[in-house]
Amino acid sequence: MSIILPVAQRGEEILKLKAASVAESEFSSEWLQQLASAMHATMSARNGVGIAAPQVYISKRVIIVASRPNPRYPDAPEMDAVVMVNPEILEFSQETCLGEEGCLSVPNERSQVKRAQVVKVRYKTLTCDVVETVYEGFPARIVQHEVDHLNGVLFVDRT
Ligand code: K3U
Ligand code: ZN
Repeated sequence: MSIILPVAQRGEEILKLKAASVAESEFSSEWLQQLASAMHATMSARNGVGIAAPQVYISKRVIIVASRPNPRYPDAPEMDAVVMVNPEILEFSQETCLGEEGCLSVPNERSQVKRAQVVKVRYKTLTCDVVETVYEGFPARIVQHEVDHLNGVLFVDRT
């Protein structure tokens, strides 16, 4: 059974902080696995396509990206949820695109945000394997939105 956590709301200090990197000693731990599991359950319970640890009151650099087709992005790819620990965006494409965003921490508000169309990301898995991959379109948008959360930035700060 997964735990569903409360979600921090706009205005709360936790959402304004720069989150701390996950330490070497935390990889492969029960704690990190349980955090990821609870984040996934919380995202799914709220019908989200992404979530960042500060949104569940944990100021650590962990995000989940889980693109799926939806009314705003009917052509979005369906992907298994990806847990990214200590993600870094290595490259942003020069090409940008406008797209609608929402946020579990900013209920009932959506707006158009300009983001890079393509990003190259490096992250670690829960077991500390290093992954480098490229995302385009909606998944790239989710990655940028979630990494913003790790740096204390909300999508409404970008409009
Ligand atoms: O599924 C959502 C959605 C909203 C607008 C357009 C498309 C989909 C709900 S909002 C959502 O899932 C956020 C989750 C958050 F806040 F925890 F990060 C992720 C997100 C949605 C849309 C664009 C970028 C990120
Ligand atoms: Zn958000």
